Amino acid sequence: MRVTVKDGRAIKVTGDPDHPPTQGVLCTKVSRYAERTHHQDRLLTPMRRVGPKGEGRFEAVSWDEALTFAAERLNEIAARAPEAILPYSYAGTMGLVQGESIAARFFNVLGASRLDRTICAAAGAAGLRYTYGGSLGMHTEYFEESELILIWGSNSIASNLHFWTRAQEAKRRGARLIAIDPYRSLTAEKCHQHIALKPGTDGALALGMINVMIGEGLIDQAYIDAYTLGFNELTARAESYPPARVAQICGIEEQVVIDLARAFGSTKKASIRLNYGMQRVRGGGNAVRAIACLPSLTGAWRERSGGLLLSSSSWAPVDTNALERPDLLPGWPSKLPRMVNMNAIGDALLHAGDASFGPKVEALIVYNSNPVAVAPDSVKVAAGFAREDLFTIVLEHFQTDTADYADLILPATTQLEHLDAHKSYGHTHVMANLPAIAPVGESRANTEIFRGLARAMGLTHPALFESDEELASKAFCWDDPALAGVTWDTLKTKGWAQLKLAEAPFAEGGFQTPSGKCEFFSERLQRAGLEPVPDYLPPYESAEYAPALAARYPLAMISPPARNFLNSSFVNVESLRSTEGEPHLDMHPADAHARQITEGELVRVFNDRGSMQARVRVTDRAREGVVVGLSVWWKKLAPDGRNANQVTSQALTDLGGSATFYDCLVEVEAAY
Ligand SMILES: Nc1nc2c(c(=O)[nH]1)N[C@H]1C(S)=C(S)[C@@H](COP(=O)(O)OP(=O)(O)OC[C@H]3O[C@@H](n4cnc5c(=O)[nH]c(N)nc54)[C@H](O)[C@@H]3O)O[C@H]1N2
Ligand SMILES: Nc1nc2c(c(=O)[nH]1)N[C@H]1C(S)=C(S)[C@@H](COP(=O)(O)OP(=O)(O)OC[C@H]3O[C@@H](n4cnc5c(=O)[nH]c(N)nc54)[C@H](O)[C@@H]3O)O[C@H]1N2
Ligand SMILES: [Mo]
Repeated sequence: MRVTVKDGRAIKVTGDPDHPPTQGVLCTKVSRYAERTHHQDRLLTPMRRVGPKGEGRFEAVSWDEALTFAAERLNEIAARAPEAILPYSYAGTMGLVQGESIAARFFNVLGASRLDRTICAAAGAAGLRYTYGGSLGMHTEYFEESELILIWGSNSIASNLHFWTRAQEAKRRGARLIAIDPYRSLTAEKCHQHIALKPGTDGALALGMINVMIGEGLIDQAYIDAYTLGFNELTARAESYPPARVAQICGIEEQVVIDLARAFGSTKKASIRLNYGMQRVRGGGNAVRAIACLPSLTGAWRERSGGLLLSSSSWAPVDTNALERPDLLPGWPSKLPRMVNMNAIGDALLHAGDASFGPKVEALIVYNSNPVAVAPDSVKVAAGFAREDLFTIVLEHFQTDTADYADLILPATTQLEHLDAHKSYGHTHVMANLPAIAPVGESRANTEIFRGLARAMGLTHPALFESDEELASKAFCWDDPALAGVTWDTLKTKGWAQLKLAEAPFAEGGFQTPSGKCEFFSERLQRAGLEPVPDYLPPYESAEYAPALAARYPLAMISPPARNFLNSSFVNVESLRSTEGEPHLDMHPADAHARQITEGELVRVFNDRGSMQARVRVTDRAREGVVVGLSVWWKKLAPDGRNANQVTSQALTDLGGSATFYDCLVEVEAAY
């Protein structure tokens, strides 16, 4: 990203035209980053709460007052029960320095509870880890040479624009694009074919394809013999998924399953752009595993334009130990403080403290995240944050829904104001982020805030006081062959460096699993007492798994990202919010008709967990039985002060302990 600065203000951000994967293009929302940075509502000073929790009344205080106040409370708790302190952070910035460097060290030194950061990608990451050995896949650039691309659970135009550029180029060269998505998204409508399956049934579809591909000999036996493990077990599993059964599970035509398998099995340069949308359900990890088997069965990996990409993040040799210093944890490496899954933050905050959970959470430090808006089962999350005996610090750019519950808000810098180092999960480059402008107001970088907290608390470990420059210079393992010839200094000068990797990473095997093969059968899963061969698991909230629940709440609700928002970031940027308008709910005409709901009507979406209001758009973009509410709205910027997470659940996925945002049954009625 290049920044145009005038009189100390960022006036424009543009893409770097020299950067190969992005080619000078910024997505809709990030192109407004200057507007966001200098927004009139930026937090400029520390703020201390004066009203009740959640009401959002604060008074400005000095940094000294703020840090002294925080240090007193945290020291008192840390002396008694360090695990009663809990960090909560995720994707506000994905920088390695402003993410978990000093912050992680700070919590490690204290012996605070650890946070399992699973709100987004953990099921898919586990699926890939057990199958390929890591978040590894194709280079995004080579999709443009593919002849067939399955865009699977991804609204690329909204959430993955740089891949979409390549897919369009492939289309111009004659490739066929197939979208697999319950919703006719902006992307699905531009593909040659759209397969609108029921949410959470992707594992069955993949196993049905495998059934047909093996049955019809559309596989590369030489590749399978040399580079995969467990072909016989996978064959046996796929036998239970004939196309007729799969069609019934997925709610699609049998012929669609057969044709998809034939197309994938008979195209050499066939690729899959899998994305996280499809793994936010009970069986998400198994589904990723089943889909990841496909290119290894056909030997598509032999071509650089064949294979699969879900995430490329494991290609970057990040030095997590150097950044986070887990060795500073009390009890390292065997007896560590407890781990709290971030998806169950609602329950975690409402625990009174019992034998299995351990000490009650008494202090919560939130940075890079807006859990009151983005975490599932929000009624419980808000109730947890409202606890009078909880001490909450929020590091933020804005007074978000979460910040409204803080005892202390500390103003943080944005990407334009601080130093950082980045990997990517969509391409195979690493990047340096240099500050373009001075911190706005009295804001401070996350690292500087944690250094300040540490100092005020009287902590002395030198690892807590390293500079951002020192941290960034340790972010990567520079002696890794993927970074040959690159140093922090050269990275800073150029801005980015391409990792040195094979063009077709698995053309001759080389998977990073224990066996070195693509593991259809996973001994590691078997040892963990889990299903070693990918299987289809019906969603928790489905007629198959919970018929009584499905009778009361017959509609499956998904809440994927809106094009103009980045999760809950940018919702407060007027130019972007005005394009989204207001919270909508897309509903199929048959479902609307059955409920006597008409276009433009205000409706109430509800289940046992909660309810929210939205304006209905009657449209066959949503398949029958599925309603779609694009997310993630700031609650306080929605007319009813609520968002989609009122109805989502804290249940976790099969692998990885991920969130199940799109495994959610609801009913919809007119709102009066
Ligand atoms: N504009 C924008 N871009 C973003 C984000 C954003 O909020 N806004 N968020 C960023 C982040 S953090 C992430 S993780 C990625 C997420 O981006 P993606 O991984 O692409 O995931 P989603 O956008 O959650 O969902 C993508 C599509 O999956 C579909 N889907 C939902 N359930 C299912 C299912 O069961 N099966 C299948 N096959 N499809 C399903 C949805 O309808 C949606 O069209 O995007 C990143 N990019
Ligand atoms: N219903 C539903 N819920 C979802 C999803 C969904 O699809 N549907 N998607 C889920 C997914 S994929 C994800 S990744 C999560 C993301 O959830 P979060 O990680 O909470 O991401 P954001 O909502 O973007 O909020 C990030 C906050 O961090 C702040 N921030 C940004 N940069 C910095 C910084 O440098 N320092 C500090 N201190 N703060 C900063 C921003 O101002 C913003 O308020 O949401 C999940 N929630
Ligand atoms: Mo995410």
